[in-house]
Amino acid sequence: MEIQLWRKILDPYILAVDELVVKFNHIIKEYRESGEYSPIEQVDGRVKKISSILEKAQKKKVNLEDIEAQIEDIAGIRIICQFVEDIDKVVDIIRNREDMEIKSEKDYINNQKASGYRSYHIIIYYKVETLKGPKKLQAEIQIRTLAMNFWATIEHSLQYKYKQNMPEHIKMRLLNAANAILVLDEEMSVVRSEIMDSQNSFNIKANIVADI
Ligand code: 0O2
Repeated sequence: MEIQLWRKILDPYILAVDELVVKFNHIIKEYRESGEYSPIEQVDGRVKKISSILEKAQKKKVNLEDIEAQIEDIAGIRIICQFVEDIDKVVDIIRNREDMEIKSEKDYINNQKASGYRSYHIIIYYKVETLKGPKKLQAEIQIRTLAMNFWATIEHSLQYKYKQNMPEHIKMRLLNAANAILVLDEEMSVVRSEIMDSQNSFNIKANIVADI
C-alpha cells in the first residue's frame, strides 16, 4: 500500500489519539483544581507504526482490507495510575462516558499473562469528525500502575531485543520481577489506605475543633 493511502487511513487515528489524550488530561485537571486526588497520574498516546500494523496483521493472518476492523490498537492510549485501586476508578470513568463506547475489556490485572504482564485493557469505539464526515474507529486503552508500567516497559524492550528467542533465564527473571511488582503494588496500597485513614481522622478532628 502506498504511503499516501496509509496517511489517509491513519489520519483519523492521529486525531482520535490527540482528542483522547486531551480529554484524559482534562480529567486530571478537573480533579486537581477541585482539590481532589486524581486516580489518573499520567496519560500517553500513540498511533501504531505502519511496520507494526503490518507485522501484527501478518501474525494474525488479517487481510489488508480488514486491518481497521481486526487490529484494535491502531490508536493506543496508556493511562498510568499511582495505585491499583485507582485502576477501577478509571475503568468506571470510561464506562460512564457517552463519547466512548466499550467494545471489550481484558483484565490482565487479575489474570496475569504468562509473561508476567499486568494491565487492564479496554477497547472502545470512538467517533471523530473528519472533512468527509464522522468516522467511528477503535482505540485501545491500557490502564496500569506506575510499577506495572516500569515492568512492561523493560519487558517490551527485551522482547524487541530478543524477538521470539528470549532466553529462559531472562524469562524467569522477568517473572520474578513481575511477582516483586505485585508485592510492591500491594505494599503501596497498604501505605495509601493508612494515609487515607489518617487524613480522614485528621479531617474529623479539624471539623470538631471548627464546630467548637
Ligand atoms: P505494542 O508494540 O505495544 O503495540 P490477542 O489477539 O487478543 O491475543 P493482542 O491483540 O496483542 O492479542 O491483545 P493483547 O494481548 O491485549 O495485547 C495488546 C497490547 O498489550 C500489546 O500490543 C502490548 O502493548 C500489550 N501487551 C500484551 N502482552 C504483553 C506482554 O507480555 N508484555 C508487554 N510488555 N506488553 C504486552 P502489541 O501490538 O503486542 O505491542
